[in-house]
Order: sequence, then structure tokens, then C-alpha cells
Amino acid sequence: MLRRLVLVLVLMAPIGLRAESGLDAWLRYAPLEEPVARRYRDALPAVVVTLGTEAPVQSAKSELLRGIRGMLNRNLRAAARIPSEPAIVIGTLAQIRQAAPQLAAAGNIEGDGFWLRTVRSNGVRSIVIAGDTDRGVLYGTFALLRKIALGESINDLEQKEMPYSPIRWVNHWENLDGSIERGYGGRSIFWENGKAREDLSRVSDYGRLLASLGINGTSINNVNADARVLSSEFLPQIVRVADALRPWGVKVALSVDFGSPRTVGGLTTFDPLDPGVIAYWKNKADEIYRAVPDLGGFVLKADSEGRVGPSAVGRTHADAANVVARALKPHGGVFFYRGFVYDNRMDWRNPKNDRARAADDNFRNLDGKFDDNVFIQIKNGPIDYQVREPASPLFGTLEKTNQVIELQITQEYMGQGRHTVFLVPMWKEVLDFDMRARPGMTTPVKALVAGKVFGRPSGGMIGVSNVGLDESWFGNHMSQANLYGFGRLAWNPDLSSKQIIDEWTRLTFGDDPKVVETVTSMQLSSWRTYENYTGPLGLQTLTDITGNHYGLAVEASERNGWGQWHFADEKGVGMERSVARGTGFAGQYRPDVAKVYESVETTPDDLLLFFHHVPYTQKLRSGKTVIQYIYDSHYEGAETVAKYANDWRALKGRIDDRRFAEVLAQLQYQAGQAIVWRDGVATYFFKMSGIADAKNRIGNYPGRLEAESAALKDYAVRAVTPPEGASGEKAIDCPVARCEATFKYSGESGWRDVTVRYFDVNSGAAKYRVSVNGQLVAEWTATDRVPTRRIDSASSARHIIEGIQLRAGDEILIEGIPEGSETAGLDYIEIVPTP
Ligand code: GCW
Repeated sequence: MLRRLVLVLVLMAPIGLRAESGLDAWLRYAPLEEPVARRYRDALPAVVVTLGTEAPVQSAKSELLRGIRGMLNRNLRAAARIPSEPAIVIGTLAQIRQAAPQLAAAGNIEGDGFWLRTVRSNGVRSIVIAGDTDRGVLYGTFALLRKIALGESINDLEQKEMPYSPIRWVNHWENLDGSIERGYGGRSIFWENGKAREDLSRVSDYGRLLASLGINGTSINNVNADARVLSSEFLPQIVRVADALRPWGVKVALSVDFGSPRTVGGLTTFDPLDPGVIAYWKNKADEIYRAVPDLGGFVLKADSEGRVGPSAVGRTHADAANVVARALKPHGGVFFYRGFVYDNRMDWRNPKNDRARAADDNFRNLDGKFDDNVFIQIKNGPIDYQVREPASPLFGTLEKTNQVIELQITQEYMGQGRHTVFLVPMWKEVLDFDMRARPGMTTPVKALVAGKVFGRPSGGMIGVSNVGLDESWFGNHMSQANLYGFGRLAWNPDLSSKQIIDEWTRLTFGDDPKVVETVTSMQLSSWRTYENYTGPLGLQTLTDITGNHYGLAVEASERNGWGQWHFADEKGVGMERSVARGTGFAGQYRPDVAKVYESVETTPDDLLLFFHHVPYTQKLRSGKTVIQYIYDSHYEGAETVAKYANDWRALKGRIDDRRFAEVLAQLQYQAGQAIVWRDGVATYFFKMSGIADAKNRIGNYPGRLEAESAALKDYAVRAVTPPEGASGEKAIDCPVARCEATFKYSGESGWRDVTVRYFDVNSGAAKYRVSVNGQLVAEWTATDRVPTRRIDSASSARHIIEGIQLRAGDEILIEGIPEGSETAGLDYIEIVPTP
């Protein structure tokens, strides 16, 4: 019955508004509106000819059929020979030259590039999709389909594109048991219980998404690597994953553990210069390449966060890298050696210590010592994916060593799929930043990592993607834009953020101008917004650094060895990294850049506290003080997210109901969290600095009644740690089976919205019931999944009850019924006039 009902509803829904899960992401091929569709039908030949039988070319063909069927409701006829009628011809340039020289223009394509052309010959008009390689054929096909989906003309095609750099990869931090380190979209698409999943169809779906962007490689296991991946027994699992990705032109790479020669190789050492170890790596590579001849190579995290590395045996990173790289070399494999090497037990009392220095300190003196199939894989910033960091100085240091940039697509420090944060504008700032690395030319990071500045043979971009089995891939539809944007930038870093988000939005949600305007402006401003409420002025994300990297904990970064210090004290805030007065980090940049960061006056405001410790009263360029900026930006950030949710609400009916509802819920949640951050950070700095907010907002929350001041039955008041995690630094929780908190309303009569701020930890499902003067007005169960078991900012949640008639003296009773270890915690209620 239910099934039939669903079917009827689906049939009744207008075209284009069918419920969508997000699984097809930007490759939905939604039906085009009639007049537009007709135009394309007229322009498109009815036959598709595929030259070549390679798997990616076959994928290109099936993708073309699928796309045209979806968008234009036409089934192209597939053929293997060029007919005398118009055709779409797909193949490599070499294949086309051979089979149909009249269709091949003079010229060449390079590096996985493609060429889309309209060719008129003997009165017949054909569309030619030529690739340099079979991958290029696939990329050209996706490009043609994208043009159609975006409504661009395909009448007189003459479009040649070549990628900016050869390495356009993603990494995955997936564990073999199926969990994902820093993944927010469910379990691994690759692994389950120590093996490749039985059903790898999601891997194939993923390969398709990657290919549509021109991404040509992926590592498939965590850089915190399980040594088992190199055991012979495991090899068939790798083969299966590689088989699933091959048709999409995506090579597989493995993250390896440097200790493997000892842990799984049966040797007594992993010293890279030991002949046995050299032989181990060589034999291992030979063995793996016999099974997976097109393996991309290896990735290594060494000497970092507890991973073993060459330092344990007195060798250098170059010794380590070259030995492994030489084993890969005969097979055409490459070796990514991560630049993320640092000491996480640094003494914070030593004012010269600075984690930001680590990458440059570790690799500077080794420049030129690495083999040419080694790449130093460098995170965009010198710390660790914080909400704002300068470009890593190492990009400008290495001249005789290959490098790639590592960007994080998964939103570890960026709201973990629960907050919408579009990262392309942030990446663009780094990619476009001129490192002044070579006199007489501009040397933006994008050119340096592509090897263009110092004539390196190769380079490119790597994104840590960590998609999961959730249909939305990331746990948030909006987060898909980050994978899309990464891929587009890896192909062409000169694209603007605006262009990328405009494409993504139209492909993902359709062409409705109101949808496009709302989504693009939200996405484009979302990074600044997130920065505003989580860590402005270069403070870095003020999150739980030693814990979940999600909730708010301003001091979690301090007085420990992890080195993400901001040194907030009574007088000032920021880390002094100048050469003259601080750690000398600023001096790791080339002189022109170093000069800018050396002094407070020339450092951009956005990075001020990253480079300098200043008094709270320090004036910014706008004339505002640092402390007032911290207050204002948090209020502004929270207001902007509330606006996002409202703007989205206005799109009802213009987006399919499912994604509409899911994104609305996400934005409303984010709006609630932004208030928690706002209140917490502002209170913290107010307490620390003792300087009042010019607008007197801190501690003055209209309509807010603290739970600890309510009349309590069985509820117990408790302090929250860190204190800024709860309003008034306190919460109440229920130690028995059922507790009550009663609030008395004392305002004017009228319609009111009541927000209940409660705590939803992940170790139970407590129930809440709200009644006014004995009349039940709301009840719910706290089952959201956030990464905390504690009553703190991360578990802080809100339930809004709209439109309640309240009169002075009314009693609002909240009953909390704990379940599991969830104690039905409450922070406050807030009563405001219904808008
Ligand atoms: O950002 C940190 C993460 C770790 C990660 C590490 C790295 C895979 O918190 O989870 O480990 O970076 O990049 O190696």
C-alpha cells in the first residue's frame, strides 16, 4: 500500500521536483525545459560512434547515452563506424585521425586534455569529442554534457582544454574496518570488516563523480595507515577496488606505513638504507604492480602524530622517500611524502617554539635531494586546516623538489558537514597568493605546486575527500560543492569562485533564478560567515583541538604540546611569529612576503593574530579595536546564518521536497550552533579582557531564562566545562528517571516563540515535554548525532516552538526524561515575540 502511495505521489510530482537523494550530485541530468530541450535535440546528431574499446571510452559512451536520455529524453543510436549521417564521434585524437582523418584537425592535445569540435564535412555536421588519452575522451564527454545541462550553445564547438597540472587526486582517510577518520558522510564506500565491500557500486558511482571533474587518482586508505594493506593476503582487495575505478580513469594509490618492513615484512628494521629494507620495498612494489599494473603509487605520513618515520633510525626524509620511490619508479608510480611533519609534544612555555615552522624547518635543507617521482604533499597552511591560515611558506621554499598542495574537502575544522561552508574562496586565496619566490615573475601557489615556476616535471593538487555511504556523500548536500570546486580548481585554478558555484548550483538544484541567487550568495559568503563566529583575525578555529574538532573550546588549544596556541591572556591575544620579537616563522617566507608579515602595521587584519600578539585595544584598519571586532564578527556571523535559513525557507516548491527539507534542517541547526559560538566566544573574551562590548550585548539576551534559575524538581544544576559551552556557564541535568523545570513568564501578553536550548549527547535518546499551564505544546526525543557524549557546546541543541499565546504569570513546564547516558540536560529557554 505504502509503495503504491509513494508511486502515485512520484507520478504526481511535477517534473524536476521528484524527490532527490543527492546521490547523483551534479550529474543529475534533470530533464531540460521544453523549448531549450528542443533546441538541443535539433542540434544533436542521433548517432554516437565510439572509436576504441578501452574502459574509459566505453564509460564515455554510456555516460553520453545516459545524459542525453535524462536531459533530452532521447536514446542515441550507438555505432562503431562513422556513418554518412551526422554523428557524435568519440575517441582519442590518434584513433580519430586513423578512422576519420576528415574529422581530425591539425594540432595536438596534451595531458588528459580534450577537444570538442563541430566539423562539417561533405555536407554532414558532426560533433567530435577527441581526447589526448582515453581519460581525455571521458573528460570531453562530461564537458559536453555539462554544457548542455548549463544551457550553453553546442552549435559551433571549438573548445580545447588541457588541465593545469597532471596530478589531480583525492585522498581518503578510510580505515579497513569501514570507519573514516574525519569523515562525516557515513561509513566507508571502500572497506568493511577488513575487506573491500561486497558491493562496490558506490565506488563506481564515486569514480563517475571524480571523472566528471577530471580527477585521475585516489588513495583508498587512511594515511594513518594499517600495515596490513601491504600484506600479500590483502592484495585481492586492492585489485577489486582498482577494478571498480578503472573504467572512470581513476588510478588507485595506497597509503603505506613506514614501519611495514618490520611489522609485516618480517625484518628487524625499517631503516631505509638497510639492504633488506630496500629489497622489501622493491619486491613489494613489484608484487603489487603485478596485480594492479596501473597503480598510481604510494602516500606516506611519517614522523608525525605518532607515525614512525626515518627519524627513528637516524635517516632523513629524503633517504626515506627515495628508497620507496625507487621501488615504484620502474612501474611509473609516484610517491607522495607528506609535508605534515611536526612534533605534537612541543613545550608551550618556550616562546620560540612554533608548530607553524615545522614543515619548512623539516624540508628546507633537503631541497634537491628527492628523486623526481617524489612529491612533497603540503597542506595549504602551516598548521592544520584552520578556518584561516596563511599559505605554507614551504611552497615558496622548494625549488628543486616536486610538490603538490593538499586541501581538505572534508570539513574537519569547518563544521563537519553540519555547517555549510564553501571552501573554494579560501582555497583560491591560497592558490592565488603570490609567494614572491622568483624575482621578476609572479609566483602564485598554484603555479608553484604545478611545477611551473621552477620547471619541475610534475605537480598538482590533492584533496582529502572522505566521502561516505550516505546518499548525500558528505552528510550535507551543500558540502558537495566542495568536492565539485576542488575538482574544477585542480583542472583549472583560474576559474573564479563565482563561476564554480554558479555551475554547481545550476547542475545540482536547477536553473530557477531565485534558487541560483540564494544558493550562490549563501555559498560564496559562507566561509567568511563561519570564520566570523568560530575564529576571526587569524585566531584559528576556536574549537576543541584535543578532542572532536567540532565544538567550541577557546582554551583547548592552550598549554599543551599540539602547538595551535593563540595565547589569549588578560592583556592581549595572538601568537607572535615575527623574526624580531617572536618565533621567526614570518622569516620562512621569501623576503617580500616576510616583510609584510613581520610587522603589525602591514599584516592583513585577517591574519593579524596568527602573526602577532597584540593588546585587545589594538586598532584594525577599519579603526575598530581587536576586541570589538571579535564581538561584532560573532554577532554578524550568527545573524548571517539565521538569514541563510530564512532565505532557504523561501525556496519551498522550487527545489524537490526532500533536499529542501534536509538543507533547511541543516541550516536551522547551524543557525542554532552559531548562537552558541557567538555567546561562548564573546563571553570568554569579555571575561578575559574585561573590556565591555560597545553595544552591550554580552550577557544581555532578550527573553532568555536560564534553566539554573527555574524552579527545579529533581533536576540538578551543574557547571559546564569549558564554561563558555553553556549560557551562564551552567546547565541542569536529570539524575533520576524524570525531572521538571518550571519557568514563569513575566512579559507582556501576546504570541511568542519559545526556544528550548537543551543538550543532545550521542549516548542516549532523552525525551522532552513542554507544557504551558498544563497544556502540552511540544514533545520530542533527542536523537541527533553529534560527536560528543558530554554536556557542552557541541551537544547544545535547540527546539523552537512557534506561536504560543503567553500571558504574564503563565507557567512553562519542561519535563526531561533521560535515556541511556543522556540526562535530558537543559541550558535555557528564550521567549521572543512571534515574527
Ligand atoms: O588534521 C589532522 C587530523 C588527523 C589527520 C592529520 C593528518 C589523518 O586531525 O585526523 O590524520 O591531520 O593530516 O595526517
